[in-house]
Amino acid sequence: MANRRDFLKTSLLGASASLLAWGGRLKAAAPAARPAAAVRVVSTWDFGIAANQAAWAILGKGGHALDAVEAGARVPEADLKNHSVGRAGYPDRDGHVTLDASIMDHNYNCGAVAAIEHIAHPISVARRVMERTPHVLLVGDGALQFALEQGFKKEELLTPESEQAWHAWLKTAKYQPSINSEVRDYDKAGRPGGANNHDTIGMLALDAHGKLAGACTTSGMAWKLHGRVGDSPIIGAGLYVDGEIGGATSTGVGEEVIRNAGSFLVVELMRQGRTPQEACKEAVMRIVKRRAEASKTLQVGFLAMNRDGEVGAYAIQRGFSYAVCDAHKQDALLPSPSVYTTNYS
Ligand code: SD4
Repeated sequence: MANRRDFLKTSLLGASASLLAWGGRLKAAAPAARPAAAVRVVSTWDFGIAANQAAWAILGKGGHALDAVEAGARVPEADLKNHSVGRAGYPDRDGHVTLDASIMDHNYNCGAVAAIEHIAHPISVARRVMERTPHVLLVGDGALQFALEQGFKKEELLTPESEQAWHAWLKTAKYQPSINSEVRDYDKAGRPGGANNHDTIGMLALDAHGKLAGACTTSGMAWKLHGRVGDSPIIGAGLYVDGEIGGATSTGVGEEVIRNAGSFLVVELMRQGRTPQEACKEAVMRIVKRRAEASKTLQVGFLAMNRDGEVGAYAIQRGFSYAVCDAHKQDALLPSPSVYTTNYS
């Protein structure tokens, strides 16, 4: 009997050990811890360097990707010299500064705000939408009301400099929305982009826990129609993250990105085995093929990172750049390959 009892005990222990092992295998489907070398954050454009560094202050200490991208995105949102993101963003045709932002984690949790006014950090409101509501996207007055209920401060975001630029535009008021991503040349140091390098910021981070997150924030096209919403707050267009595959984000003419569900497309192409750069290139080429003539003068750029921390980018026009930050180097800025390599202007 004793033997049978021992056998039963051993079998039960064995069974629970296999259950644990099975549970362990189930858990293994979730992102596994990454080697420190793969912990990384990437961002669009040159102002991504400062954003990455704020994100790295969190990531480098073993913090979470979601916290890192939120902290990073807040940097250009607060930058008064940046007229395409957050405070000091150029207004719409009627003089309103309206902001779009989205955030997404490794597990399909996401939140966004669109056409929100008077709130300096829409990325943080997007995170509250994700974490404190059953919704994904709040827009306009409703987004502002939610932000105020959450304790965000109502502020004037139109700076005298942006107002002056708007008044200058009003003199002709030609309705030709600027994409804030004109073809840019290389500066004297050979770095892509120049002093005027302003655009949407899209960020992707991979943390030491193997988790991915992304954020995207913008004031959209300068002088746009009041109420116009671009790709940045649309999950799947301006931003998409799949914790088991990778993430993607975009910049440029949002309408073109929305038509292709651009960031979702990039992630799906990575799922099918493309590298981040191949995936970005294919997503760009679909726009170019569809818009053969127009693509010569419009800009769209994609930036992607897979769950191994491999990074890639591609744009229609030359001049798109992206910042990469990891344990090796915190201020790298790389030129994106592009379809067209000569300036059209
Ligand atoms: C938008 N993609 O609103 C954003 C903004 C942008 O150059 O990137 N503008 O369409």
